[in-house]
Amino acid sequence: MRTLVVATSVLATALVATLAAPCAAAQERTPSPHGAKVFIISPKNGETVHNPFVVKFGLKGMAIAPAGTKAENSGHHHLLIDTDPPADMAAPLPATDKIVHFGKGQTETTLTLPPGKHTLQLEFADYVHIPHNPPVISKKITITVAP
Ligand SMILES: [Cu+2]
Repeated sequence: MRTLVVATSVLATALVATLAAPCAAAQERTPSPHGAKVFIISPKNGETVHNPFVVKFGLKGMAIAPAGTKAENSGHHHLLIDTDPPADMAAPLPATDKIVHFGKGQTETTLTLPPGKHTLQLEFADYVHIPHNPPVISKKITITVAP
C-alpha cells in the first residue's frame, strides 16, 4: 500500500511538471489548437466485426496534411493497434505493424486482424510524425474480431 501511495505521488508530480512546463516543449513540438481532437468513427467501442473491416478516422479542429508538408494546425493520422502511444512525445512515432502511419492523408483504412479482442486508438502527429503539443489522441476502443 505504501509503495502504491509513493508511486501515485511520483506520477502526480510528473503530471504537474508536464502541465506546468509547456513552453519548453512547445519549441520542439508543433502546437495543436485548443479543442482539437481525433476519434474513431467506426467501428464503435465494444463492436464485433468481421474481417476485413474498415476503420474510419474522425478529426475536429485541425486539418489533414500529408507527411512532409508543414502547415499550421495540421498533421496526419496514426492508428495504434493493440498498443499504447509511445511515452516519449518528443520523438517521431515509429512505423511498426502496431503503429500504422497514414502519411498520404488517408482518413480510413481496411484491417484484417486475428480473431479475438483488439484495441484501436488514433494519434495525430505533425509533418515529421511527432505528436502535437498538447497531444491529439483518441480514446482507446476495444473491438472483437469474429472467428
Ligand atoms: Cu506519421
